[in-house]
Amino acid sequence: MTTVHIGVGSNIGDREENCKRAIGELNSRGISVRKASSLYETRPWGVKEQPAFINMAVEAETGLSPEELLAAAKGIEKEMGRADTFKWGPRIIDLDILFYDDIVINRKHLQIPHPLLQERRFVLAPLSEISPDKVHPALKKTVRQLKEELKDGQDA
Ligand code: PH2
Ligand code: MG
Ligand code: MG
Repeated sequence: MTTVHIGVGSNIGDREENCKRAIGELNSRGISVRKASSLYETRPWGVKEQPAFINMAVEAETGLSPEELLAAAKGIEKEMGRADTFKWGPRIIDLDILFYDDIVINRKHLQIPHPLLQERRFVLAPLSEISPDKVHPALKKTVRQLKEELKDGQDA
C-alpha cells in the first residue's frame, strides 16, 4: 500500500457536494481516504474570471500504480460529467495527484509531485491541515514550510 495525497476542487454546481461525492468515488475505486481536510472557499488562481472554488486535500492509501491512480482520477472526473473547457477554466470536479509516496515522475501526461503545488495556497492550505510534515521529495521542504514561503499576494 502506498500513501498518496490528492487535491480536490470544484467551481460549478453544488461545489461541496461535488467534492464529497468525489471522495466517495475514490473510496470505491481502491483509493482509501484516511484523512480529509476542511473545505476551503478560494479565489480563482490563474484564470481569475470564473466562480470561486471549493478546495480540499485528502490523504489516502492505495495499491494502484501512479498510472492507475491517474486513470482512476480521470475516470471519476469523466463520470461526474466534467466537460473539456480551457486550461485552468471552470470545472465540476478536479482531482490532482499531489504526492505519490516519495516518487518523482516527469512524464508529459503525468507529473508527480504536482508541478505547481508550491505556488498554490489553495493546495497548500488544506494540505498543511492534514499533512504539515510531509516532505516534498524534490524540493526537500515540508508542506508547512512551502505554505509559509508563499508570497502574500498568492492568496488563491
Ligand atoms: N484549479 C485550477 C485553476 N485555478 N483556483 C482555485 N482557487 N482552485 C482550484 O482548484 C483551481 C484554481 C486548475 O486546476
Ligand atoms: Mg487542478
Ligand atoms: Mg487536474
